[in-house]
Amino acid sequence: MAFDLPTLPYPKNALEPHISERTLTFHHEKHHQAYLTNLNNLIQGTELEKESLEEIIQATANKTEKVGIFNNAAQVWNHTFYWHSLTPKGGGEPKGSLGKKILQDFGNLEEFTKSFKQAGVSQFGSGWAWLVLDKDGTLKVTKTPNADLPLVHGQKALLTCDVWEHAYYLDYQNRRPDYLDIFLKNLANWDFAQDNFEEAMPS
Ligand code: MN3
Repeated sequence: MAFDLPTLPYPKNALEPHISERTLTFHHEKHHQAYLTNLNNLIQGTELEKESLEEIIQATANKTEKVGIFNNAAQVWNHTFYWHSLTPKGGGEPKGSLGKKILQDFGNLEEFTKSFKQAGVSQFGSGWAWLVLDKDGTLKVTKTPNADLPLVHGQKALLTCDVWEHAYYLDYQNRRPDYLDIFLKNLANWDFAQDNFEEAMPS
C-alpha cells in the first residue's frame, strides 16, 4: 500500500508573512512529495510494503544497506510532524502541563528558547531542531542531522523545526537564526506539542 502526501493543516498562505506561500508550496509539493515518491518506489514489492511508516523507520534505522529507505521514510515522517509543529498565530508561551514541565526542566522559558534556537543554528548542514521527552522522563532540546529523528533514539518528539535550507532560503536566505526566532515567536504550535506530551504522559 503506497503512502499519500498528507494535506497541510492550513492554507498555503496561512503562515505569511513568516513563511511564504512560495516556500510552503515548494516544500510540500516538491520536497515532501519527492521523499514520498522515493519511499513508495523503494518499498514496492518488498516486505516493508505492508508496514506502517513508524515500523519502516524502526526496521531500517542504522542499516547501511537500507539507508535510502530510512532517509526517505524518516523525511516523510519528519515533514508531516513539522507541518503540525507550525500554526498561524503560534509561538509565545506554552500553556498547560507542558508549559509547567518546561519551567521545571529548563528553569525558565528563556532558557528553553535559547537552547532551541542554539540547536537549530548549530546544526551543521541540514537537519532538525527538536523538543523531545527523553527516556528518563525529562524534556530535552536536541538536534539531528539530515533525516535522523527522536523515534530511533527512544525519545518522544513533541515539536520540531526544519533547518534544511529549503525550509527557509526563499524567505530568509542565509539568516537561519532569524527563521528560528520567528518560529519560536510566531509559529510554534504549542497545542500540538501539548497533545504529544499528553500522549506520552497522560495527566
Ligand atoms: Mn524540509
